[in-house]
Parts: sequence; C-alpha cells; structure tokens
Amino acid sequence: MPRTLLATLGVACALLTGCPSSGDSVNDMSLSNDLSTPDMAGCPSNKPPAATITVKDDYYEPKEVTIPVCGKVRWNFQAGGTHGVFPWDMSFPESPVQATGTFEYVFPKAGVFEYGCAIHGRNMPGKVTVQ
Ligand SMILES: [Cu+2]
Repeated sequence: MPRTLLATLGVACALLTGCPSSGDSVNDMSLSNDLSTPDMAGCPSNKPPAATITVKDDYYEPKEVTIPVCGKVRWNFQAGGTHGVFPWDMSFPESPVQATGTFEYVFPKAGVFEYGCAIHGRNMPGKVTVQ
C-alpha cells in the first residue's frame, strides 16, 4: 500500500514541471518574491496624485488626463449610483464598483490607457495618457 502511494506521487511529480528537488528552490522563491514587489516597477511610492478625476453620474471629470510616467491617478467617486473604472485592455487593475470612495493607480509605463465604467461601459469613456 505505501509503495503504491509513493509511485502515484512520483508520477504526479513527473507530470509537473516544477517539483522542488533541492534547497535551491527556496532561494528561487525568495528571489521571485523580491521581483514582484511594487517598488520593482521603479516608481517611488507615496507620491501625491498627478491627476485627480471625479466620478459622477454618469461621467468622469475630467474625461481625459495626461500624467508623467510613474504618475498616480486618483479617482474620487462622488456619485449617486455605482460606477467603476474598467480598463478595456486590462492593462491596469479595475476599481471596485462603488458610489463613493477612492481608487488609485500608479502608471509605471508610457502609453494611452482607455477605460470605461463596469456598469455603463463605453457610454462613460475615460482616458489616461502617460508620457
Ligand atoms: Cu457608470
């Protein structure tokens, strides 16, 4: 019975590509954790927003903003109904759907980022240009 169990585990491990076999895997794991910290994007944290956008019923004010690389955008929700910030290409995280509150994102790379509302779609267009 133990023999069968061991054989099964061995097959399962062979099917996976990343079965740890030595102490090296511990080092690999801590290295990848370091790379995934927000600071690795190269943007200083805790900067004030480069642009603030008010979310209203049913539009963003202003509709378009231009910020520098590493600029932070803050969306201030001041609406009666619920809205969201939803990037069409999923290039940045979507906001919660909410009527009040804030949502912030630091844009680490240049580009044009178009978004809309998770509820009202493209009837609520917004655009962040990072340059
Ligand atoms: Cu909306």
